[in-house]
Amino acid sequence: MRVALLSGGVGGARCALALDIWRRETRSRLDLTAIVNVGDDFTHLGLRISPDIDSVLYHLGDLGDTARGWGRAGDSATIAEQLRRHLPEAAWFHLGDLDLGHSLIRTRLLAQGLTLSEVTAKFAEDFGIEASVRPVTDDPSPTVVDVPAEVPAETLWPDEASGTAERSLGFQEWWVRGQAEPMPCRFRSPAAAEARPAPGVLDAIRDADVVVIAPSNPIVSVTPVLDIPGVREAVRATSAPVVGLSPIIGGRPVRGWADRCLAVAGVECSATGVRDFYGARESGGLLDGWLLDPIDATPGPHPMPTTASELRFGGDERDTRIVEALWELVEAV
Ligand code: GDP
Ligand code: FO1
Ligand code: CA
Repeated sequence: MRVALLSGGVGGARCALALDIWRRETRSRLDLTAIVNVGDDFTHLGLRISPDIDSVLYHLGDLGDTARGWGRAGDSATIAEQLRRHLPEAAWFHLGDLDLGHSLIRTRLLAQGLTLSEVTAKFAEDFGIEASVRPVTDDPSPTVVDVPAEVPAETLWPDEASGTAERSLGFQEWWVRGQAEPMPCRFRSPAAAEARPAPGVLDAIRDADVVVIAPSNPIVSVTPVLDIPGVREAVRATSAPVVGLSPIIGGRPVRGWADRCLAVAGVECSATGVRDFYGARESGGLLDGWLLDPIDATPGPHPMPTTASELRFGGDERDTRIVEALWELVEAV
């Protein structure tokens, strides 16, 4: 079975790992292609960082800090501590030693002319990952966070990402440095229109037996993937069922600030709010089926086949159950 997974960082990585655990536990044939957001990618200390790709690689390679959702398990912080002492202004983005080494390797290989797809494929091979992990595009397509003009300029972080003095922030500056403050007025992907899907991305969606929209942040992870030209169209056109998992459980994100991101987009922070944001494929949207947690189940009728299953990942048993519920949903579509 060929599965194409549209993925951000932690929610996508946990979902990818669950699919991989199911594959191993049931000894089934499952060809997973994770198509990963690059809107969060940035350069820090001269290093090329791809947080969402790395969350997926580390999870599938059994190297990840699964509780935190990013970085390497058991990583040390020798360099980070040195930075904190001697260059505190650069310490807001924490890179563990192994993670830093990984980013050095990526930076070097990109400088030698490899594409992000090629570097990602090399890491996947080095980590013994069977799945195919692909950036949605090899072209830069950073997410820009616009903040209202009323926000006093001195409260803003300097805009390293876009190199302008405008009232906009690079995504990591807003998310990590600002801890999702101030409240944005919009998220943009200004380079997306010129970006091309990476090799294999559109084919993976077209040739899939199932397309899964991970329980990733709909606004700053999944939308930047869909905004790469051809991707949304490929999802709409695929003959495979397209199913999504809710990142919202009990009306709240499991972690992170998806609630703030949804508010910016005018989307209710609920499982059905996210479902309606994606929309039913039969009425011009993307989804043929929706998986939500029982706590969010509402009485029908629903605009599409809907299954309820405990949706918190963590541990082989839980993860396998979620994937079984996903297949049940696919059957019902
Ligand atoms: P990020 O790029 O690291 O922010 O990660 P994603 O965009 O892929 O996913 C973020 C979303 O994952 C958040 O909105 C969380 O609510 C969701 N999430 C995290 N863990 C879980 C989980 O165990 N179950 C579900 N259903 N969603 C989760
Ligand atoms: N997230 C944080 O909240 N604080 C950090 O210091 C941090 C460092 C970091 C380093 C490497 C990496 O791949 C990811 C890292 N993240 C960190 C996660 C991160 O960038 C965000 O969670 C996502 O991009 C949000 O979507
Ligand atoms: Ca992300």
